[in-house]
Amino acid sequence: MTNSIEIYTWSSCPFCLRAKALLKRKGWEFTEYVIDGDEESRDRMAAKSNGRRSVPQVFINGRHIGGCDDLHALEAQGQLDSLLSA
Ligand SMILES: N[C@@H](CCC(=O)N[C@@H](CS)C(=O)NCC(=O)O)C(=O)O
Repeated sequence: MTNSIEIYTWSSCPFCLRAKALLKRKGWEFTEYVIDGDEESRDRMAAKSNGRRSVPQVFINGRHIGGCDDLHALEAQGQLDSLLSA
């Protein structure tokens, strides 16, 4: 199976940069949706994110992971790798 990682960002958001840095450090490719000032896209993101409107929001294989802190917490707990299919 091909893994799909998606991240919704603002271009100069520090949490977004930090989340992307972790994904890059792990060598994982991702699709980034830069939604600066695009409230319609933000509404769509929130609808998939349990109403969360902050950026970033990260999805792995369609599963909502959360924001930057959530992503780093999963990594710290050693649970991030298991979200990718072999
Ligand atoms: N704890 C969140 C913080 C994210 C955050 O505060 N992002 C800012 C942009 S840098 C944001 O979305 N602010 C607007 C809002 O919270 O509605 C995370 O780890 O992702």
